[in-house]
Amino acid sequence: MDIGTGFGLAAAETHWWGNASGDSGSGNTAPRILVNPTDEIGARNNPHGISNPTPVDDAYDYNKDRLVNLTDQIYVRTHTTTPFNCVVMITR
Ligand SMILES: [Ca+2]
Ligand SMILES: [Ca+2]
Repeated sequence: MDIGTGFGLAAAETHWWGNASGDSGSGNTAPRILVNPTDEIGARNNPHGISNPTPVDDAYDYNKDRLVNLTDQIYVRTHTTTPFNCVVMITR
């Protein structure tokens, strides 16, 4: 989206947005954002149940139910990406 002028910017800015649902921020090699076993293992190693719910921004709570459990692991497993279909950060 070209923001253009009128927002107090010195020059026009262009922004892109993407969503790599199931990515925890780990196991990535820039510029690729991969959803892979590293993200699944992260959920497995950082469990949260009803007695210790996560904050809303927990990296491993992929379905944002404040729990990190088998559901999150399965979510990653069924949304895995490869270098050919993953989100790629664009730099200019
Ligand atoms: Ca990842
Ligand atoms: Ca969850």
